[in-house]
This record gives sequence, C-alpha cells and structure tokens, in this order.
Amino acid sequence: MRRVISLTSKAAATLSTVALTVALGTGACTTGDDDTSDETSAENSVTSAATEAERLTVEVVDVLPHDPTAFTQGLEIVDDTLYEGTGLVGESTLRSGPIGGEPTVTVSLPAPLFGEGITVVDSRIWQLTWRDGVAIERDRDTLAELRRVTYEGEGWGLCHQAEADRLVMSDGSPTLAFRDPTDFSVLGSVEVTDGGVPVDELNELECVDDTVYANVWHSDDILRIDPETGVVTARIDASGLLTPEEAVDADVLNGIAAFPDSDRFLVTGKWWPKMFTVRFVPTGR
Ligand SMILES: [Ca+2]
Repeated sequence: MRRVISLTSKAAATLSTVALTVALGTGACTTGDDDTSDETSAENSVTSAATEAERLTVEVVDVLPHDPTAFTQGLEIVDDTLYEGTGLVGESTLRSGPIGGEPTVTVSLPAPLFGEGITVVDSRIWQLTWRDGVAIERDRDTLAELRRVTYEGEGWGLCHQAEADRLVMSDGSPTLAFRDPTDFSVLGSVEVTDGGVPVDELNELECVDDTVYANVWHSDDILRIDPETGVVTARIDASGLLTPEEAVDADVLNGIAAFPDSDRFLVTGKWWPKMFTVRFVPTGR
C-alpha cells in the first residue's frame, strides 16, 4: 500500500536559515515558464545555481520498525545489510543486521565519545565522532575497531563516493569536505548553496553515484546536492512521516540510506519508532 505525504508548512517553519526561506519563496516549483511545472519530472534536475531547486516530497512505500532508543546519526545499506551509527555520550553504538530486523552485531563507543556519521568503504567502516576529533575505522563484518585517526572541527555526516573514491563529510556548516578514504586526509571542499544562499547544518549524508543527499538538522528537509558545484538541485520535504503521537517522544529526522540499484531510500530519525522506505516524487503529485 502506498501513502503520499503531502507538503505542509512545517518544513518551512523549521528551516534554520531564514535567508534560505526568503530565497525559496512560498510558491511551488518554478523552474521554468511552463504552467505545468508542478508536473516537472524528478529526472529534470536543476543544473544552474541561478535556478530554484526542484521541490519534491516523499511517497511512502513501506514502513519498518526502528529501535526507539537509537539516537540515529548514520544510516547506510550495503548488500542487504543495514548499518546504523548512534550518538550520545555513553550510549553511542554501531550496529549491523538485516533491514527492518534486529541488529546481529552491535558495538559500543566508550564515553566520552559521541558517535556521528558512518560509511562503508569496501571491507571497512568509518565512524565519526561529534566534537571528539576522532574517526574510528572498523571491520565491516565484526565492527571491531581497527584504528583511529584525528581531524579538525566537528564530525556530523559521512558517505563514500565509490567512483570518485572519496569520502564526503559534513560538520554542521555549509561546507562539505572531501577526504581520502584510506588516510582521512582532506582532498578538497565545496560550499553548499540553494539559490546562491549557503545552507548550513547539513547533517546525515548519503552518496548515490555522483549525487549527495543531506538531512538538514532541525528540519524535515532532505537536500539533493551536486557535490561538484555545491548547488542544491532539489529540496525534499519529508515532513509528516511520524504521527503527532509518535513524534512526541522522537527527535529530529536524521538518517538516509539508499537501497542499492533502486530509486528507494530508507529514512528515519533520532529516537524514531519507525523507518520508512520512500521514493522522492514531485510535490503535488
Ligand atoms: Ca547515510
């Protein structure tokens, strides 16, 4: 059964960047002069920084259980296995297992480490920490710690671009850093902008081919980003997934994992009781 989540004003109300709200305006998709722009295809990605990002919403395909005690900071699917990193001092973990099932492997991060984004790189996993300046490399199967490297600044989201063979890392600012997946050294960076306005608080990331998706902290928005230019090509409204009752004990949306070779994504949030398999579709469909 499919259920379409309609666009609400909630996402706009929770945008952390006021200037961004102004830049976006209040209208629907206005990527051209065509009056039928509401039907603009998701495939017609915007390529110019001067053009407004496409407006998309989520179509729920399936609902799966999620550990409501998991303060989700990283979510990724590889070969039918779901990897989830969680945060908070003394409660941080990395876990792996079947999608929608109980984790089969769980490891804890000792205090004072505060777990953040994760990503799989071949047989290894990188796990960030928030303000500890430490990235932990782990064995993908056992999740056992292999080594630690240090970095400057905060760690938020992380994903791996296989073709470019580089990590993409967020730190709460509008800047995405590119890092070497072997030694974690900085290879470069890009500032993310929407309509020319920098977008900060980029959080959990997901790399899909040459595109990067990012949750925006304190909002229900997911951004589709061209990492070469930093341009936001689509803004996806993922509000309304939880019922008001479910949302009472839940924190923000955070966690996006692409199903391999599919147009579907798994999304969840911190302390959310559910995960949602969704497709991104044009608003108003
Ligand atoms: Ca992810």
